Amino acid sequence: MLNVLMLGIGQCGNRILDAINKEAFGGSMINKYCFGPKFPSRVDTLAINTAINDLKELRFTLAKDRLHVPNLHGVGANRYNGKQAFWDNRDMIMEEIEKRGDIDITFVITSTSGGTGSSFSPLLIQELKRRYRKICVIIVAVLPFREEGAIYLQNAAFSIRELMEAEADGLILVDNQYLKRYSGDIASAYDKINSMVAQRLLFLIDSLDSEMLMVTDLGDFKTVMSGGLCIGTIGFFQSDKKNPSVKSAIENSLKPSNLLYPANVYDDAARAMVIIQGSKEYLEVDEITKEIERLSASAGQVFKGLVVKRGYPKVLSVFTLASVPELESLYAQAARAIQDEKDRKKRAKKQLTDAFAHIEDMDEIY
Ligand SMILES: Nc1nc2c(ncn2[C@@H]2O[C@H](COP(=O)(O)OP(=O)(O)OP(=O)(O)O)[C@@H](O)[C@H]2O)c(=O)[nH]1
Ligand SMILES: [Mg+2]
Repeated sequence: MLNVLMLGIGQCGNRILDAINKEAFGGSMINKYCFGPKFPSRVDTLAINTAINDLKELRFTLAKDRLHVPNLHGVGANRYNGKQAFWDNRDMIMEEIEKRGDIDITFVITSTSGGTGSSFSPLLIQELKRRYRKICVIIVAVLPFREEGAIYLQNAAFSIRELMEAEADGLILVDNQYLKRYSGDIASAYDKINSMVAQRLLFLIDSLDSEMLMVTDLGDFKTVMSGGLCIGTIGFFQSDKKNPSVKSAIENSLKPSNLLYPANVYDDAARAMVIIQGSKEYLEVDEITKEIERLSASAGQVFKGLVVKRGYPKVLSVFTLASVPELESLYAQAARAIQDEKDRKKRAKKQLTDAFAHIEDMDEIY
């Protein structure tokens, strides 16, 4: 059995973690209090935040799984203050994690653009790697809406670089901007995005720990995540009565519209893992093999897993990329935003200096 630790850091990470707990409790508060979560493996969750109010807002995460790092009320998107808060509280945070016992794999879920999650996560990953030598650390990093402002863009640029330098075993991108089409207003877009991420991560854990007809395991998953740039994303598709074909379910799971970050799998994937779940009658091995071969022709290595479980085919595809143009354009946008901010500050300062010049060599008269 796999020992899994899901860490949700900062408000965005906390909320995605809450969506994971919601899913595990079957969306029911009664289950939360009477039966406990229905996780496939031994899964622990822990929400970490500097803002107590963000933690209080969670509905499905148990009180024992919420860790408040005392630092007034969040760090206001300031990553310097965030890093300081982490160092000041490092031992307390690591002790709380150690209480969870053995860990085979941990998912560190965070936004890249706020203050707390984006600054804690790289440091926390380094600590995890130092203390648990064999641990597999996967980052789930959320990119901001591009119009959220200069500081958020700047934070995203610097924190992604730090996350990559922290030497985790891979980074899965979730792009708010790309996914916002799901909803008109931001609050419901968040809910939708969070539950999509929750559903996919739980499916992944479930599959890695299932008895499979064709096996994929943690080792395969690590191999996929170490491909290309070690940056990837997840696609998912659930078929229904109208079209229960496994071939089209696989195709759909790889379509840009079903990914968490914009990519062209057939052009840009470095390695992939395709996990197919469904009733035996739908899992036609020839069809599956053909589809996987089509993908292998472009992506270097494709692992496939088959899980027999009642229902129409559901397909999860995890892949790493050899090229990330969207990320590069985010960096270009961040650099422009930083320069604009610098120019604005310089102009404002000059105006104040000019204003003071009016009273140079003068004294107050009473
Ligand atoms: N997908 C998703 N994104 C969110 C959610 N909440 C906030 N975000 C995004 O996260 C970024 C802000 O980061 P937060 O996680 O709120 O910041 P934090 O880590 O709590 O840091 P501070 O509040 O500055 O201490 C913005 O880009 C938001 O769009 C959420 O529930 N779901
Ligand atoms: Mg916050």
